Amino acid sequence: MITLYTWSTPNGRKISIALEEMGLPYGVKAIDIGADDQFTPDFLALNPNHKIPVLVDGDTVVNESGAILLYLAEKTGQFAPKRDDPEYWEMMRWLMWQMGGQGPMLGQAHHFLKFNPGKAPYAEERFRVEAKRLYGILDGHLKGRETILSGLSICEFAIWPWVSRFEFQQIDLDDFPNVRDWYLRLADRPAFQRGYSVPADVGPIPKL
Ligand SMILES: N[C@@H](CCC(=O)N[C@@H](CS)C(=O)NCC(=O)O)C(=O)O
Repeated sequence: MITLYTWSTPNGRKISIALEEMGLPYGVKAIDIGADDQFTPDFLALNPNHKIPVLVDGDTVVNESGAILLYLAEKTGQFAPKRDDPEYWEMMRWLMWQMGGQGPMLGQAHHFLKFNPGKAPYAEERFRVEAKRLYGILDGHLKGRETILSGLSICEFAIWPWVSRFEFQQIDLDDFPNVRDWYLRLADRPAFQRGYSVPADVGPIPKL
């Protein structure tokens, strides 16, 4: 039995969306990071880096959302090209782009543009510009495409939840029409809607 330790954040939703799309049964443990649940000894035993998401599957404990997505794709044989497929490295490229760029940079944008506005003009400008640059990269790739790879993949599960926070990032999705259309198409999928509401229903997926 799989247990997902998670909270209502983009990194947590990557995994609940993946589990829903893969049709895997799973239990959920809510880790309220606002209440410091991630610092309890029980949670630190699973992830000394004190961050959700963590996935426990029998004796296997996986943290880091990219590693969890790869684990689930390998376990189910779904939503990722196989190692000998020419798209395998394209998948890795976008997954690493998300883990090392889109996620961390947009996370900083949330801090400076939404939670700390007016106090750090240099940081606000830096992360506003960087957020737009990242959306531009994704928009260019999605021109004429329905999905990041040739079909729905763990790249969508990784990247989409961060786009769903476009309001925090002061991004107007109409400036990035290919990302907008991709985002809205995925938002209509029942599995994305279910995964978005884990561990709790905090309202509908933001639309324009
Ligand atoms: N690189 C990690 C990032 C995970 C992460 O930043 N999780 C945040 C919530 S979105 C968290 O648990 N923060 C709590 C803390 O830093 O104490 C991953 O991709 O899984």
